[in-house]
Amino acid sequence: MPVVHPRTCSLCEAMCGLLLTVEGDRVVSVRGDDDDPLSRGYLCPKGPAIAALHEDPDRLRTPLRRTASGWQEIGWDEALDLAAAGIHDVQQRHGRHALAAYIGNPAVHNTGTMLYGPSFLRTLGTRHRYSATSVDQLPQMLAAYLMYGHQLLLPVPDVDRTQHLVILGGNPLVSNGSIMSAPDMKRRLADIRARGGKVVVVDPRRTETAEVADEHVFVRPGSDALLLAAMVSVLFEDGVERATPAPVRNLDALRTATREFTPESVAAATGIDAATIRRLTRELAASPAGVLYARVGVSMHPFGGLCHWLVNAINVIIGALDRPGGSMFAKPAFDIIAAPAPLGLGRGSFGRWRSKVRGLPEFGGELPVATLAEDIEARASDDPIRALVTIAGNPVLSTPNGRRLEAAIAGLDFVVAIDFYLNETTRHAHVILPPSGPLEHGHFDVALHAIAVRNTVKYSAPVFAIGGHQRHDHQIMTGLERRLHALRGAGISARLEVAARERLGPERILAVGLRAGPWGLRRGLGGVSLAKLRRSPHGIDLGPLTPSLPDRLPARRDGTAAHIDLAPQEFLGDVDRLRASLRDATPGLVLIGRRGLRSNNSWMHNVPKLMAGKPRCTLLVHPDDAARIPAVDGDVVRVRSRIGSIDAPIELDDGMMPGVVSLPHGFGHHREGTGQRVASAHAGVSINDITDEQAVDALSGVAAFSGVSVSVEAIP
Ligand SMILES: Nc1nc2c(c(=O)[nH]1)N[C@H]1C(S)=C(S)[C@@H](COP(=O)(O)OP(=O)(O)OC[C@H]3O[C@@H](n4cnc5c(=O)[nH]c(N)nc54)[C@H](O)[C@@H]3O)O[C@H]1N2
Ligand SMILES: Nc1nc2c(c(=O)[nH]1)N[C@H]1C(S)=C(S)[C@@H](COP(=O)(O)OP(=O)(O)OC[C@H]3O[C@@H](n4cnc5c(=O)[nH]c(N)nc54)[C@H](O)[C@@H]3O)O[C@H]1N2
Ligand code: SF4
Ligand SMILES: [Mo]
Repeated sequence: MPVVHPRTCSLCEAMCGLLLTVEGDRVVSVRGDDDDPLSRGYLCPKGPAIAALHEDPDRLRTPLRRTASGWQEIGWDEALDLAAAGIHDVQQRHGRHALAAYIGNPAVHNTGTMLYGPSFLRTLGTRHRYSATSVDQLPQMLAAYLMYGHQLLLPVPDVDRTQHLVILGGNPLVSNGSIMSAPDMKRRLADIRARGGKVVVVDPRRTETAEVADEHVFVRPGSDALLLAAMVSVLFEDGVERATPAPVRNLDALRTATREFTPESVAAATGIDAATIRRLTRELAASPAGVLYARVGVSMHPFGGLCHWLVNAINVIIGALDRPGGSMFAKPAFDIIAAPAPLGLGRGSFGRWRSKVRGLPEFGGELPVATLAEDIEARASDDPIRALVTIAGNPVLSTPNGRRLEAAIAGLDFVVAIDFYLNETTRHAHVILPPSGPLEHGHFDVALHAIAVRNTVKYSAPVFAIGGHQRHDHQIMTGLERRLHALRGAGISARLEVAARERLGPERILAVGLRAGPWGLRRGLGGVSLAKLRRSPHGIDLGPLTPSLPDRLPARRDGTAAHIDLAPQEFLGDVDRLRASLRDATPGLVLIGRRGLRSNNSWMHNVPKLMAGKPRCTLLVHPDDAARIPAVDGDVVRVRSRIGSIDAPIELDDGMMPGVVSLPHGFGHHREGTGQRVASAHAGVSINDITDEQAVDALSGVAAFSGVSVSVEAIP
């Protein structure tokens, strides 16, 4: 008898509701769930692929140990013993910071890693923590931390009520929305236009989103902070000053810092004429419900920190912050911001220590991953890195100068990977610990409800049970912690604490967090609880976003009352660098990235259905630039940067800004020994074989992928 399981898709931030029809141990169909209050039936081509992931014969289900003659399958006790012993041995010989840890993006989409990851990292006890944050949203978190006082106070555009949406450096029609969980953006954007609103896209490429917008404006990659500073200067020039939801500080400092960046002064560098900058700004400010939304294109950016500072500042000045139709904050049922310390992620920190080679700043206890290779190579330092743990990541393909990092990882004494695929990074592990697959554990989005465009809540029970021969991510982590404590001769309280977490499991932690949250017990006995969610498997609608900032804004660490800081010192200190960028704009071609609807960063390339059709790892080039190479559509060309070169086929695209070329990231599956047969057959090349680990936002340390200087040559 087929059984239908409602479930939240865990593959991207959109949190679509899926209906899985299951017969025995097979998923026979996947469709969108009309009763899901957030996605209302929408799903993208990746949703059904969750079934293929479940069934993928190349997905690892048994721990592997590296031997001289190749991988050997081993049992869990042996694998966990080996992994813990390897970690312990390195830490004992070289100190606890001799271990590095890298946490990848899918960890955010997994309830177990979200709830157990922080304590696992504390037990590892290393300062050499790295994650996908520093190739992604780090500047957004930095702006939230410095301006609002909490790294997770990330505003989201209230797309369902806005009348004027400006999208800068985001392509939600393909990415399905990011730091803006909003399934079916195509419909949501069409709705804005249908109610008489306007959608504007500012992007070096006429993207899929730009195609359905009212207006698209090209911007020179890497120049957005100049554009944004000019927009702020126009707002001040026009005397725009709206009420704010909370006390604001340093408005005058913001005015002074941006005054020199007139639209005229930035026109050449941004490629946008002064009149257009003024008009874009005035239209946004004039709308009764306008909002500026910016995402990775201006986050993984040489001025990522300044960009996200100025985006927030603009939304404050135009009165969009915390206003319906503007830039709002979700009120999640499991509130990671307000949750007590062991459950929450903390308000953040910045610059408490620095990376040992380049001196890049710590953020939230992590270092920028652009420094990982050099940090490993600096072996002679009194702080060497000799071992690595990766969880749900693939930094060889996803971080700048992946080839250098790969060589550094290959030279480590010991590598453990918690991952269910052999990928370009985990193939260097000594032990691989594969967790349960996406349908084999309960699912609750601990992080994403906090950045959703509507307050909803949903829990999905496991579709398939795992047998005794498999482990969940959280069990792998506590299994390692327990063993490390034993090897270290840790005290009884540390051991009891792990034992308690092991017994609890994510569901019980969730249950407590939901009861304590803003929609829980304080709403009476009928409030949100895990039991209630189990009875409502399609999810519960908690309504549109509501103004909430005054309740959420924390008092500052230095004792000052809660406020919005419009001009934190850290950003003001970076304005000199911005001014200098007006002079040294790079001539010649620059490279940017792009995402594909049927890709998910470096993975899901082993799903045959998603890989069908023509090759997607192509270099998009404007026809005028192609004529100069010279090359025609389909020619394989050599793309060269300071770091190296890769060869990729050209796809002519008059939607590219002249002088800008684009390549997707996450490909490069030609490396031997990943065991992902479909991915290898659609290998492509890795853009991060030529991105530059020295190119970072000097303020935040995030990798600056937006605008890598390259040359493109015909191959003789
Ligand atoms: N040049 C360039 N580089 C980029 C980007 C770009 O735009 N341009 N984008 C950057 C961004 S935004 C990001 S987020 C990063 C992503 O980079 P990473 O986070 O390093 O890489 P992913 O490809 O997301 O990692 C996927 C791995 O996680 C594993 N995995 C999936 N689910 C689970 C799970 O539940 N548990 C465990 N343990 N493992 C799991 C998969 O098997 C796979 O091996 O890439 C960044 N790199
Ligand atoms: N299908 C699919 N969906 C995904 C992912 C995926 O790999 N595939 N990855 C997920 C992840 S981890 C993330 S972080 C999100 C990201 O979600 P988005 O932020 O929407 O990411 P992108 O689609 O890469 O859009 C970035 C845009 O920035 C533009 N851009 C590049 N450089 C610049 C610049 O200097 N200035 C400006 N203004 N724009 C620039 C690019 O042309 C591109 O259109 O997507 C998530 N969703
Ligand atoms: S947009 Fe696609 S990948 Fe993202 S949650 Fe929805 S179905 Fe899953
Ligand atoms: Mo990301």
